[in-house]
Amino acid sequence: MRLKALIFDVDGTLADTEAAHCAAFNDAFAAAGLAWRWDAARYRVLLRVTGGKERIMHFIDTLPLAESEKAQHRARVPALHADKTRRYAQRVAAGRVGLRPGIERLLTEARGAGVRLALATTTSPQNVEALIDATLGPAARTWFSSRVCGDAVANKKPAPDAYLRALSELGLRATDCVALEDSANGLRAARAAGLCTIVTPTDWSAAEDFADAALVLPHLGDAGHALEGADARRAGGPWLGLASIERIRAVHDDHMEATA
Ligand code: XBP
Ligand code: MG
Repeated sequence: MRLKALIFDVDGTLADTEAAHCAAFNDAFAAAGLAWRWDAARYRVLLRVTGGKERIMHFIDTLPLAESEKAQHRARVPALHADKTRRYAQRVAAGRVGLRPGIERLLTEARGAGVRLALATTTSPQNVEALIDATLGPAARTWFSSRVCGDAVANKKPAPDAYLRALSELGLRATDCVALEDSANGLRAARAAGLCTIVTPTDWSAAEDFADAALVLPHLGDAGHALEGADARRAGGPWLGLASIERIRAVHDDHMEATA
């Protein structure tokens, strides 16, 4: 099998985390005495801005305030985001976020087949560790040869930086790997790094454009959540396994060579 590694996004891909992130943002705003409340409709729009600190900064820019007042709010963003991160990690540690269908199955299948694993995410490293610890157990942190998180790179998604850093740490070419994402920003980042990309949208990202994805599925599927109909046909069965992913990678590789 030519497939050497799977590079997973975290939020929305490993787990549907954004409701927990949104609640943590709102709790941090309330604790800081700010009358800011992000409902689902507003948060879905704000999610187009990747990075929690950048998302709050963007929100401040939209407020009908004097520039001096906006500057005061901006100065508080690092502390506000740190409190949000603490609150989010508490929610995750309390077991309030589970892995999406097929994630644990595919991670286990990949490990058994010697296909390496990596993470390329915009979220903070504390959040990644909290999620792994709560869903797979702390020992699973070692499953990932590379974990590129948040501020570790200069440019967040849709820039390719996180994926390029993961490929560099893996010591692999993009054509030997496949990325798994949930959002248009993530797809653009992975594609800009030259990666064949499979997308499993959530309700937060379902309306986004995934035209450049090699495959779009509602989830990866497993024994308890079988894919059906056209999804199963595209996945090559009731769930997406390594053999199907390898076939998808090979088609992408051939296409890249043919159009080079
Ligand atoms: C999704 C993001 C993150 C999270 C919030 O990351 O854009 O900003 O929404 O986490 P992913 P932080 O690349 O995993 O989909 O507040 O830690 O940024
Ligand atoms: Mg994501």
